[in-house]
Order: sequence, then structure tokens, then C-alpha cells
Amino acid sequence: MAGRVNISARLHDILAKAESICVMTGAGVSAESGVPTFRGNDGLWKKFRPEELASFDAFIRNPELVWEWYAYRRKLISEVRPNPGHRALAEMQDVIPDFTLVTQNVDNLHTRAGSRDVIELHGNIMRSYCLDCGLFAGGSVQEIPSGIPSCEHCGGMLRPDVVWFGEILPQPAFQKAAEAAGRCDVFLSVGTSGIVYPAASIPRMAREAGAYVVEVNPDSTDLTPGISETLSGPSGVVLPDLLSILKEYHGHQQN
Ligand code: BV8
Ligand code: ZN
Repeated sequence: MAGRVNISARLHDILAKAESICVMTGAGVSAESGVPTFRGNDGLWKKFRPEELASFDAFIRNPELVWEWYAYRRKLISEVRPNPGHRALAEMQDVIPDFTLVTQNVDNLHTRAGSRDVIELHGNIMRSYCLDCGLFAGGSVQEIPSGIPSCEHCGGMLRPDVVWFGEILPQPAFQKAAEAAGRCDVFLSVGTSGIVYPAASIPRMAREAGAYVVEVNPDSTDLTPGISETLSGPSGVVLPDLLSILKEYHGHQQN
């Protein structure tokens, strides 16, 4: 069988019959693009923990510092490219009839790789909105603001369109992710440490609904105890292998 990743006969059988696949990614899927993960030893801005900067309180206390962090990350992200893992997920969408991609990442790399209808649980760093009138600014155009950007419409202060710690996730996105997890045959948890809730509850929803839950990660995580099968390796290697196995079983759908 094609592919370098070593998967069990059971997973081969399940992938051959799979009609519905749900994938949830975390920062690890972008690591091979050169985007630092949150908790790895190259973690973003070592001197600050994400929880210290990615919160509304931190923003109100020091909007210049928080905008400096987001401008740094936007610039970093605008200089990197999707990696083979992102591209494999974008292709997988046209191989499996019911395919859902959920991401905790705000880096827009899945969309840039060609994935459609990505469910962004934590928002998108390339978008901003006005604290006063709510007007969205920037769209997918990456603006790299200097200082605190203000709203063209009302002059109010703009904030990044991301979900900060202590903020509620966009309910329509979370609902769609939960529904996809509840109906899938296979759930892939890719490049996430499973630390951040409520996103980390989604793989458990899939397992409780009877899905075969596969973890793609070089390390074990908080999710590992509840995982059906672990594929230990970088997503940029494992995902293209999984794609080639799925293509052998399902051909390439004419979309
Ligand atoms: C909420 C957007 C409540 C911003 C992010 C105590 C106090 C306050 C809150 C809490 C608390 N305890 C729990 C909470 C809840 C909190 C939470 O879970 N905290 C954690 C830290 C314990 N959650 C929240 O606050 C959420 N909101 O709960 O609201 C509420 C309820 C009702 C009413 C009002 C309020 C909001 C959480 C969203 C936070 N925003 N991002 C921004 O990015 O700037 S989270 C941030 O972490 C990113 O989105 C990131 O994706 C996410 C999760 O991290 P991971 O993606 O898993 O990344 P990590 O670095 O951890 O792991 C990387 C993995 O990749 C590793 O396993 C590594 O081995 C692997 N890897 C590395 N290389 C590769 C690889 N894998 C594959 N291939 C490779 N090559
Ligand atoms: Zn405004």
C-alpha cells in the first residue's frame, strides 16, 4: 500500500469505507511553514505566555503592546507559505464526500492552501474589527498596522478578529464543528496539544459519537489517552501519506 506512514490494518479498513471525515488542526500543522507554535520551545514570544497577551484585558491595558504582537505575527505569516500538510488537507476535501476542516489556528494558511469553508474556531489574524461600531476592516488583505489602527468609519480602536482567552468562541462555527465531529467516521486531530478549551472537547465529541479518532503529532498530548490510533510524525509528512491512501481507496472525486 502506498504511503510511508505506518497505519494499522484497522485504519486502512476504516479509511477505505469512510464517507465522512472531520479534521481539527492546531498550531502544529503550521510549524513546518515556520510559524512558531504556542507552547513549543520556540513558542511565540517566549517572554510572554499567550494567555498574557491574547486577552481582552491585556489589550485594554496595553493596546500598543498587543497590536505590536499581532503586527509581528501578521508580518511573519505573510512571509511564510502553506506546507504539504495544509495542501494535503485541501486536496482531501475533493476525495471524501463529507469532509470538514476545523482549525484553532488564526493564520489563514488553510485557506491560502486552497481549503474551502474552513471552520475558524478562534478567528483570523488577517481580519480586524472596530471596538465601537463593529465594522470589519482589512478583510483577507493582510494589513500590518503600526501603532493602534483606528476605524475608517468612526475613528474607534480596531482589534484583531481573533478569540482571546476568556472570550466566547463564535457559536455558529463551534456548532458546525460539533455537528461534523458527531457524524464523522474518522476524526483527525492534527498538531494540537489539546490544552485549549472548548476546542479540545471536539475530539472527545467525535469519540463519544463512535468515530475512529486519529492523532497526528510527533509528541503525545493531553488528547492521547482518548485517541484510537496515534500517527507519530510531522503533519507535513503524515497528511500527504494519508491523502495518497485515501486516493487509492476513493479515487479523486469529480467536483
Ligand atoms: C473560553 C487566538 C469562556 C488568539 C487562541 C483559566 C483562566 C481563564 C480561562 C481558562 C482557564 N482555564 C481554562 C480556561 C479556558 C481557556 C483555556 O482553555 N485556557 C487554556 C490555556 C487552559 N479557554 C478560553 O479562554 C476560551 N474561551 O473558555 O471562554 C467563557 C465561557 C462563557 C462565557 C464567557 C467566557 C478561548 C480560547 C481561545 C484562545 N485563543 N488563539 C491568538 O492566536 O492570538 S488559542 C491558541 O491556542 C491558538 O489558537 C492555538 O491554536 C490554540 C491551541 O494551541 P495548539 O494549537 O494546540 O498549539 P500548541 O502550541 O499548544 O500545540 C502545538 C502542537 O503541535 C503540539 O502538540 C506539538 O507537539 C505539535 N506539533 C509541533 N510540530 C508539529 C506538530 N504536530 C504536527 N506536525 C508538526 N510538524
Ligand atoms: Zn468604527
